[in-house]
Amino acid sequence: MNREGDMRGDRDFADESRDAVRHGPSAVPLKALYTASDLEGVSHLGSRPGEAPFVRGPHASMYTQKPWTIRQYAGYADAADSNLAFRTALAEGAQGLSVAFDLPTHRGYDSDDPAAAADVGMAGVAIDSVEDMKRLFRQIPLDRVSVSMTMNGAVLPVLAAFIVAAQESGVRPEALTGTIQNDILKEYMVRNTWIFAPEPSLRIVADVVEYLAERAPRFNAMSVSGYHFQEAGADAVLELALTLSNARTYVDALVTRGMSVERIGERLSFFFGVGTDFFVEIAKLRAARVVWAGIMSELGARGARAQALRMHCQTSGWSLTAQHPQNNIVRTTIEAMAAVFGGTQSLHTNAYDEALALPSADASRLARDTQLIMQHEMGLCDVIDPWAGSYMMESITDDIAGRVRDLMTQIATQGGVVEAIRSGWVQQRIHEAATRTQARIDSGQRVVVGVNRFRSPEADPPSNCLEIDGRQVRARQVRQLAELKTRRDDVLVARALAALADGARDGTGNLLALTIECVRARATIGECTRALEGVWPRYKMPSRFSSGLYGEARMVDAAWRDACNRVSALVTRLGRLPRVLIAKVGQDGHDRGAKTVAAALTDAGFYVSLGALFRSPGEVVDDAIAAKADVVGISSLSGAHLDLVGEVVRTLRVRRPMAAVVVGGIIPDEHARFLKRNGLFAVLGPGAAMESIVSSFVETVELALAS
Ligand code: 3CP
Repeated sequence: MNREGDMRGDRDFADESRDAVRHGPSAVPLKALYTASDLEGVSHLGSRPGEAPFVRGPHASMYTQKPWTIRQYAGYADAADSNLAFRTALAEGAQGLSVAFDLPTHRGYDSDDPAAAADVGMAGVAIDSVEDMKRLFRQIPLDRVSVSMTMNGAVLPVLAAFIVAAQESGVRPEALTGTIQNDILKEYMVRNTWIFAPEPSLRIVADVVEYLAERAPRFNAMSVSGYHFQEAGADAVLELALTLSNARTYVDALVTRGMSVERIGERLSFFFGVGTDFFVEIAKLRAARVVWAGIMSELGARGARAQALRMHCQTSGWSLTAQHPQNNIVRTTIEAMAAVFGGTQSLHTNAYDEALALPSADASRLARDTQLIMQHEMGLCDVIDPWAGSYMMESITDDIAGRVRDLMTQIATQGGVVEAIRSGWVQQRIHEAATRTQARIDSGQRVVVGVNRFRSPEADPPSNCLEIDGRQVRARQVRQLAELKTRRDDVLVARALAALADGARDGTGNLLALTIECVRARATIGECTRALEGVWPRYKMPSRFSSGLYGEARMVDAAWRDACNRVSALVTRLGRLPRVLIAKVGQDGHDRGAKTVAAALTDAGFYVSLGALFRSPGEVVDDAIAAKADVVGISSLSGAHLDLVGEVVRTLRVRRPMAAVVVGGIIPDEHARFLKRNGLFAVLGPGAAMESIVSSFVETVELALAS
């Protein structure tokens, strides 16, 4: 074709395809071509950075004056190990800290509590008391280094321990900078580290905000989080609508208690996930600021500080693959660019080996250096909001903002987020989105390089992942707890704990102030939680999943139909449906995978029971017996599989020997071999398509029947 012909072809394409709508991986439709006409009616155009509605960023100068904070989420084993890691990171270029606590700490259990045993120090650092907190921050100047703490369920004792540890090292609360996540609503929706029911938990949230506003005014009292929605399966619009609805609920509750909306807004911050849908993710962060500024303005906030949404971002953990882990370096870098183009204030980049195990030191360094390279070598900080004015970017920013407002209205008309949690609407919507995404990946409609396409037979060299000796960490914690209890004044502790319980029961006093007195007297995290449990019993929430969706999405897919035929043949042989229990064990509340597998197995023809969260190995076996399970499928993402899955296998062998156990999740190869030598039937690695999971379950039942 000649040059003229080429050009005519280009013009034809532009004319014919400019309005063709394509559906990308998110819920926001993208067009192949955007033009000036797409900017008609976009009301946020023309605003400047640092000005309402802050689409171009919360600060006028943005990164030209101060780049985003490199803040890597970290913590493992005990306080001394994590302290060393923090100090090394700060020496090597980290600019703030972000503490990952272990699951027992999240759920308010001390390390010597039998409910916590296997999880101590595995997915974060174990903190039992103020003494641990002091060890965690030894030689770190808390008046200069800002510290973020991802803590929600046990926010009272953990934040109290931080405040007391700082005071005892000479730093007054007024000088503290940092952030406490303190966002309990999303825990009921996705992350599941709640301890008490929503209503008392909302009181805790509000007491924390009030206390910090009064005593530690430089500390961000909340980090309202969308990240976990995205990780659980929500698309960009659902992530924003839920996050901003939750934030609105907190603001309303605080206003009702008499706090000024101005003061609340000044120390409210946000946290979003940044996934692989590059353009949409940038637009999402810009749209978040536009929608939030509108809400705060409606509520009466006038100052820029109260209207401007400030955020931390984390690259998507879910987008990481166990296959060809080096590919994750590329995914993470591009996601990090989206966060920066979106104007984040603080950023965590994931380590490339995180789909395999806890990150190695090398992988963590590379993740942090990715940000240092972005800040120092690439010129990304030189221009403010570089996507401004792009037909595409401004148009989809506006589109997302509109869709988010509509969805927020839908949530409000159902009675708000607390009601939507209680009815299960939120959990259901996210689960359904996750199930659809899984079906798109398994059918190849959504490409994951190295997983469902472009697979290479060459295996990557094994990564040198971090191994935690949980038993040793626990033994150390138990010894330190025993020492703490011999040195303290028990009468003082009992009095402080009684006052905390009274404050909870009577609705009097600030619960954080009361907890600070408990912690100062050397009450432990577990003891403070138990004092509150006397008033507000531990909450229980049913686990639910939706059948039908996955199967429907793959109805015409030969690979899926083959897998279903295998189940049908098994049904014929058994004369009944094969029965599966999908279980979570220990304190790991990440249930996206468990629910999706439960949904797909049901659609394939299994009879599936989904167990409750936080079961002990013995309780999982009880559930397996009650369900008359042929197979128990355990999902484990917390690193505690060796103890927990091992115990389920041993106990089941005695109490229901005909049932086989399979496990899915993040299980290093060596651990898989060890567990299999000890009776585990199979390990289903991350990234397995549902048809192969279904086939594994069929084979497991067949082999178990034959043996
Ligand atoms: C910044 N500043 C500026 C400018 N940029 N001033 C003028 N011009 C500028 N261009 C000022 C700010 O106003 C602020 O001062 C100070 O510099 C610090 O900047 P910042 O933007 O507030 O940055 P930072 O302290 O890092 O705080 C970022 C936010 C904070 C606000 C987002 O909440 C935060 O650090 N969040 C992190 C949350 C986190 O780590 N979460 C981890 C979740 P003033 O303070 O005086 O205003 S990990 C969960 C993982 C998954 C799981 O759950 O398991």
